Amino acid sequence: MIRTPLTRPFTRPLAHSFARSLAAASLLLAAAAQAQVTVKDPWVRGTVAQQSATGLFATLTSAQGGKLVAGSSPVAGVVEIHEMTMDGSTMRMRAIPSLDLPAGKAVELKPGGYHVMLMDLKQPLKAGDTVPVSLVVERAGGQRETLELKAVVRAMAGTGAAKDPHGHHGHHGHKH
Ligand SMILES: [Cu+2]
Repeated sequence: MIRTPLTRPFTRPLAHSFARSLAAASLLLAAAAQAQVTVKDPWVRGTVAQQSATGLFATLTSAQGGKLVAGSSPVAGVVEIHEMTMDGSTMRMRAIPSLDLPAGKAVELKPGGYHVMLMDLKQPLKAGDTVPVSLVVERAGGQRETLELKAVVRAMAGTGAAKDPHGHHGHHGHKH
């Protein structure tokens, strides 16, 4: 399996093809997999005009253990799995190839922590809208399960926007 190097800045062209091929492959296998991952309270942070990326949050619990390996959504050109890291005193996010889901343990995707990043958004996401998102979870044996979510869009928080990496100040330094 191809892994994205963690030690250098993430390159977006690679992310495009990588995420799409993973998503396409996983769809073929999804029907055979028995659901064993539960998703609680999926939501997406609403966006403002010109904002090209936002975060998806939820609580994932895998009964038998596995890892989140990919995602896709019709509203986003690119979907990545992100973690937050401290760079000196600055919090940054970066793409990771997968997120471990230990057996029976609830893993929370939340602002300031792990999240699924929806990038190259095709439209603004307004509070109250519902966004379809597919997440791909791989079990220890390599079997893949696709979770089809309907994430509710919540309004941008009124506080802390300037520090929020999902705000409209750009993502990974990209300006649009
Ligand atoms: Cu992110």
